[in-house]
Amino acid sequence: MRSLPFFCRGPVVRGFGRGSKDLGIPTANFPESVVDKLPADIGTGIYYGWARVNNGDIHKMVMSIGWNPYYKNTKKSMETHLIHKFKEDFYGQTLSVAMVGYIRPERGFSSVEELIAAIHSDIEEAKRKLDLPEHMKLKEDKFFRTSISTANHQIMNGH
Ligand code: ADP
Ligand code: RBF
Ligand code: MG
Repeated sequence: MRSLPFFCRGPVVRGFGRGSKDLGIPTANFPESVVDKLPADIGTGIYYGWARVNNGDIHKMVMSIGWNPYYKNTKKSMETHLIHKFKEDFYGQTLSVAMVGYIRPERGFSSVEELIAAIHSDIEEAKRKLDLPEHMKLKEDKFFRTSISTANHQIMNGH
């Protein structure tokens, strides 16, 4: 995947409300306008990287891109789970992400428990990989030094 690392930012929109309720794993969803701008070589699947909400701290993240085969969605989604406990929801705020590496393709499961276990193992893999020096240095990228104006949720791609 030549496009990795890939940087993008956009507002957090409402999804199906399933991540927290069914799985106990909330995912911040990007709008279609951001999903549509993904480069062609960034296919569906599970990715890891760095993310921040507005001008907050930079956290490790895992991201799912695709149609959630377990739920058979008809709309392609791009959802980020930040590996951090937030006190409140952050709908409408600006999420900046650096997609750093690929973990696996999306797949179907025979139970929701298996899907949850797969996501937890993705989270462990992301935590480990992101500790590598070559990935740590992306936290210092100028992309994360841009100050986000909370009054205007501009959708930008790249640097
Ligand atoms: P939706 O279907 O609307 O995306 P989710 O159940 O997936 O609903 O919950 C996602 C929302 O939860 C996010 O938009 C955000 O406001 C909030 N949230 C709280 N903690 C986190 C986190 N660690 N990672 C991602 N989203 C989080
Ligand atoms: N959905 C699937 O149908 N199959 C998957 O393999 C899958 N893997 C995921 C991995 C991660 C790290 C995350 C955050 C989500 C994944 N999902 C997957 C998406 C999940 O079904 C979705 O977040 C919830 O349905 C809430 O929208
Ligand atoms: Mg979600």
